[in-house]
Amino acid sequence: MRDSYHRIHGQVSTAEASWKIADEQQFTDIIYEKAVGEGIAKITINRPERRNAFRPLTVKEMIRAFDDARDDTSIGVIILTGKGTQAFCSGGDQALRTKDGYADPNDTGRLNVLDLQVQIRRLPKPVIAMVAGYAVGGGHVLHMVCDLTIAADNAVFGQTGPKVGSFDGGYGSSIMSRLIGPKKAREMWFLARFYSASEAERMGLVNTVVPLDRLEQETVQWCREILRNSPTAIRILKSALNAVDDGHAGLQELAGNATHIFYRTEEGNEGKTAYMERRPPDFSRFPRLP
Ligand code: S0N
Repeated sequence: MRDSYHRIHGQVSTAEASWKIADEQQFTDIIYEKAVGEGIAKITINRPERRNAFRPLTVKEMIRAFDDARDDTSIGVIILTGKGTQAFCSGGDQALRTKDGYADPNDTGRLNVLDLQVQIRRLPKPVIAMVAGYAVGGGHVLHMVCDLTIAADNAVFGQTGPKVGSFDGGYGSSIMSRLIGPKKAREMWFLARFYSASEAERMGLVNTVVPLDRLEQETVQWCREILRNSPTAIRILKSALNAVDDGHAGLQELAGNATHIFYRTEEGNEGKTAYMERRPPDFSRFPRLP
């Protein structure tokens, strides 16, 4: 079965990707790379000495990198990961937590990771979390808002909020409940336990678990499989899969895709052309399909 699939669709290369730094913006807290000739961008949280905890600057840089990857029409998939093998991300940097949220030195406190979560959710390209080590606290929420999660066998998942006096009652709760079910989500939040990669796979938190030394190879292979499929189909499916949960914002995203496609049709163009030519539009040649 798989063999005949490959005969028709071709094998996906298992070669290592060759990464090129895409850091025109001179990042300090992240590494931003693109795979040469591949359509894959990779954003790496680069604070391994803090288990890749994010501070406001880290989040601002991630937002800029995701914006770049969105705007770059050669990019079709984005990988989000953490530097090293000990952590994907350990959430907000607790040393910088103030009564107003997280604050960079001499700056105002904020919870800008919430903006990043929304950005990933609405980004019209798949985002894959590539997780080695701890994905905990706000780092766990980040992997959950990604479209897919590929975990190394050393990955550990959990929410720590109730232990350190915080919680994510937004996507951190609702997406989790959708992913693993309401009972298990309550367990994960109320008890604040940690779960192994294989437990996370059984719970439906991650797509697959691979040996640590094959994590990037496997993730890149998933990217390549996605990239050979229709970008428009992928774009619309992402918004469709999110639409119900995201309410009006989800419908707006989905409907925006319909508008995109409509603009490319003769029928859509007729209205604009007629306006520009100062004549009444003639939609009579377009069928009213059943
Ligand atoms: C990740 C853990 C389990 C790793 O344990 P391990 O391997 O034993 O390493 P450690 O020795 O503990 O850590 C190594 C060094 O890294 C520092 N460090 C680790 N995590 C953080 C962190 N989150 N903030 C600051 N520093 C961190 C350690 O201090 C240590 O440093 P040194 O070597 O100098 O001693 C373990 O480290 C762990 O449990 N970490 C804390 C996890 C955690 O509780 N995270 C925060 C959870 N909350 C959020 O993420 C909130 C997110 C948020 O912004 C938000 C969003 C929406 C709504 C609300 C909020 C909100 O603010 O609450």
